[in-house]
Amino acid sequence: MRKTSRLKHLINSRNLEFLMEAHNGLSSKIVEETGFKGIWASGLSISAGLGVRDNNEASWTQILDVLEFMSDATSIPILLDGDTGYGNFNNARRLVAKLEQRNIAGVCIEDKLFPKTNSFINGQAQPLADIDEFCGKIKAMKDTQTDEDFMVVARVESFIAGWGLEETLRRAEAYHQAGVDAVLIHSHRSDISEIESFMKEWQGRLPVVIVPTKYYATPTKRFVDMGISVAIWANHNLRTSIAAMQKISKQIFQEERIANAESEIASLEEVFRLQRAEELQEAEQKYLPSG
Ligand code: SPV
Ligand code: MG
Repeated sequence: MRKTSRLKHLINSRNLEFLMEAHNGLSSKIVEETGFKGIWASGLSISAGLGVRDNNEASWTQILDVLEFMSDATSIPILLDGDTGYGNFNNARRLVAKLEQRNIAGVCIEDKLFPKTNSFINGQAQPLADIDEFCGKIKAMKDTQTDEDFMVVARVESFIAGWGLEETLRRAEAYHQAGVDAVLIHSHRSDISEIESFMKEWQGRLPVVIVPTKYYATPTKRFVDMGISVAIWANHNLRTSIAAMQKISKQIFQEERIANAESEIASLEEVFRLQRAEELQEAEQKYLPSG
C-alpha cells in the first residue's frame, strides 16, 4: 500500500492511532522499528536538530532535504509539520508537489502567519491567519495533489492564541468546507478541557488530531473516550537525545576518558545495524570483482 494510503487509513481508522516524532533518518528508523505506524516530522525537532529556531530559519528546501533522508530510511508514512505552508497558497501548493515527489504522505499546516513561532512561545501574542486566505491555501493544496490519498491536515491555533471555543469551531468548520482531510486542534493548557469542549460540539465531522505535549498527564484512555483519531507524541525523540547527549558529553568532558561511557551508549555494532552495513557487504560480494 502507498504511504499516502497508509496515512489516510491511519487518520480515518476507528481506533485512536499514534504518530511519533522523528527529525532525521536515524530517528525515523528507530520510530519504525519500535512499531509505530507513522512519523510526525516535527518542525520544532527538525529545526532544533539543525541548530536553529522554530521560526522558519531553516528554509523549506532544507526541510525537504531532511525529509528525503527520513522517507528513504523508512516504509511507514510521514506527516510533515509544514508550519504555515512557508508562504501563501502558491508556496503551499508547490510544497505539496515537492512532498509528493519525495514520497511524503501528508502535510499539516497551521493558521498562523509566516514566519511562524512555536505555539508554546508567547502564545497570547500570536496573530492568526485570515480564515478566507487560509481556506484558499487549503483548496490550492488539495487541487495540486496528484495522489488522491495525500493528506492535508489543518491545524487550528485559536485556543493557543487566546480565542475560545466559538472561534475554534468557526475555523475548523471553514477548513472542513475548504476540503481538508482532518483538523488538528492545539492547546497549551495542562489539562484537556479545551479539546474536550471542542469534541463535544464537533461531533465527528472530520477526524481530529491532537498534540498532548502540555497535557501529558491526561490518560490516553480519555482521548479514546472522546473520539480522538490521532495523538502525536511531538518532540520526545529530540528531547531524549538532548538529555542523553548532555549527560554523556559532560561525563566525558569531566573524566577526560571514555571508559565509563561505554556501558551507557549504543554499541558500534548497533550503529552499523541501523545503517544496514551488512547489506553493503553482501552487495560488494555480488558486484565487486573477486580476487
Ligand atoms: C512541532 O512538533 O513542531 C509542533 C507541535 O508543531 S508543537 O511544538 O507542540 O507546537
Ligand atoms: Mg511545529
